[in-house]
Amino acid sequence: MLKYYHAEPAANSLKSIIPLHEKALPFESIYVDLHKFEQHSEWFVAINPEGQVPVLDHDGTIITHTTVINEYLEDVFPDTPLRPRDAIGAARMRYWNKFVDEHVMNYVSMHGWHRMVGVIARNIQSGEFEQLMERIPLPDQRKKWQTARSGFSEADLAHATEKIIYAVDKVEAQLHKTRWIAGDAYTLADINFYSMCGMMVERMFPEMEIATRCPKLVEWRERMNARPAVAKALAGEDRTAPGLRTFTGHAR
Ligand SMILES: N[C@@H](CCC(=O)N[C@@H](CS)C(=O)NCC(=O)O)C(=O)O
Repeated sequence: MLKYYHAEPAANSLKSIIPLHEKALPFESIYVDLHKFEQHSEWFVAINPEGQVPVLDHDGTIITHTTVINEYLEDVFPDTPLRPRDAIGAARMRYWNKFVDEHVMNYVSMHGWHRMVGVIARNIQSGEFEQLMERIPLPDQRKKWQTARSGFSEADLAHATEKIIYAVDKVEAQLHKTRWIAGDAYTLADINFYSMCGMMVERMFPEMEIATRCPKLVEWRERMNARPAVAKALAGEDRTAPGLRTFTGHAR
């Protein structure tokens, strides 16, 4: 029995739902409401002591971190492979996963937090906010919530934007050489970049003019959107307050 604890179908929560649907694996979906800080509540921290989503529970075994979850699914449910079966192909896929995990995810996340989480953090009364912070298990996450409330610096946001521009140009160059990010096959690397950046980069950064800057990336994104498993994953419930759902404009 598979259980998947997750938030809205974007970024990390989306990244491991797509493989579940690609592999047509039945799973129980358990929504964790980040806007109510459920990820830091006692019941959830008992499942994931790091207090973060998503989490996969496979017959009572808890697996965390999306790249680890996705490789676990690959090992346990190898039908409908999303990782090349040859060592070179798998290494190429892991190279791109490492790139997205280390050089993309946190930078897109900073912009997302700046625009969305900052609004939530600023709407909480002081006193209550400090109490909520005490429940956050990871020191880095506690700091991130505090920074979201006070505001990320312009220098940090500009650095994050530079990293994202570098990443979209790098993926664009790769897609001129191969149909999918890690080669000629659709892999977990495509799912990773799509979930962290590819699905929303135009909405988040209209000034990057992605359609003219990265035509191959746009074609690739359309191929991703056309996959039934991706559509199914995106159709998951989105309980984000409507005002916070769009990424356009700065909330500060
Ligand atoms: N490296 C982790 C990152 C998980 C993560 O950043 N989760 C976010 C949601 S996208 C979260 O739980 N944020 C709420 C919080 O930390 O308070 C993964 O790949 O799963």
